Amino acid sequence: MTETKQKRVLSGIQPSGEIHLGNYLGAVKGWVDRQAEKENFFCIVDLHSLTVPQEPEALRHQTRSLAAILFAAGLDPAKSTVFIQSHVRAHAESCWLLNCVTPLGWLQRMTQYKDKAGKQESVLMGLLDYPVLMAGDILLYDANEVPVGEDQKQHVELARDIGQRFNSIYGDFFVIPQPVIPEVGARVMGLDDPTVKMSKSYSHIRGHAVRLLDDAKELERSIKRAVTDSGNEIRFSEEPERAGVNNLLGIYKAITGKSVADCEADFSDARGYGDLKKRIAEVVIEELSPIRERYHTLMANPDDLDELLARGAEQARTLAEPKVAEMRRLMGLVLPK
Ligand code: ATP
Ligand code: LTN
Repeated sequence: MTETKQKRVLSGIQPSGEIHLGNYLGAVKGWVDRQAEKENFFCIVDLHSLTVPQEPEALRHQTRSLAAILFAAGLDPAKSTVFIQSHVRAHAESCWLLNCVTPLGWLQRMTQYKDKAGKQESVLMGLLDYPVLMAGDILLYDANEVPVGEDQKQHVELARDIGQRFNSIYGDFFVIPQPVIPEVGARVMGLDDPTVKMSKSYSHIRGHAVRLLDDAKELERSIKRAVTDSGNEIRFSEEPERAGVNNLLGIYKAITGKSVADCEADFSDARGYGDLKKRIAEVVIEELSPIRERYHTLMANPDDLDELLARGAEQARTLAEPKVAEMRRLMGLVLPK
């Protein structure tokens, strides 16, 4: 029997801010749905969260809370290694080593850096270095695929460039990864402003995000408040003024997995946008309620959660530690006896 080697998948999610429907549909749902076909590593990237100021206790709580959400959403420890980035020291170390092959100009060109830096008075060094830490996350595991939302494509491409640069200097060492962007849900827009992506950084703003842990009432309220246009036609559209309705239909499509035509047909008898929002709220509530319930059970058993995370980190270390040791050797460092 010939066995084809399973593709290795790695992705990451930041524990800062409240996880929202964009994170779920653009990333987490795809991780869960495809975990049986691949060898999977999912990393809660707490070191990335430190690139903007955090309140220490809040960050600690959100990190464990995000872990519970990932398990509640269906990541199965038997199929997916879920771990906290800072539990595996090789991530911080590989960042330093890769910093020493990465030209500054590559980082200064990143659109996320320019966006975030432009909004801050004082920019931390870590924010500029963010994509190098992310490249280390990916390259340490020789990941073939990196499933992310559209906004992270440029960072995965940079990880490829950094990996190729390392390989060209030190020999063929890293697997060069591919970004995997979902066909639907890759870019869920803010409910308050459908021209900007739904973002954790704004999830505290009323009416912006559909927060994953909100109860049914709150979910319904957020969706009912979503900005639409003054028309009443329910169809997918690229026209900027129809972005609100397009976003709601996109959410429906990503959750139900139906085709464009079937989604539009489902609303052919709807009486205006009020009706559209009511039905979108129903599918969102149906999708998220079981996740919320499992989340509360997991959070009520903190020792079990910590145990799962300890096992995840241990599994991750078995790959990451030898890899970083080999990086050191290739780069000319003396390995300790
Ligand atoms: P930020 O506040 O920095 O924008 P974020 O909401 O992008 O945070 P991350 O932890 O950086 O959250 O992203 C986790 C995953 O969710 C990534 O794969 C990212 O591409 C995806 N993602 C984030 N926002 C959206 C969105 N609006 N639509 C689809 N996918 C998204
Ligand atoms: N920058 C990513 C989070 C992230 C990541 C990764 C994603 C950190 N390391 C490695 C994929 C692979 C984001 O979602 N904002």
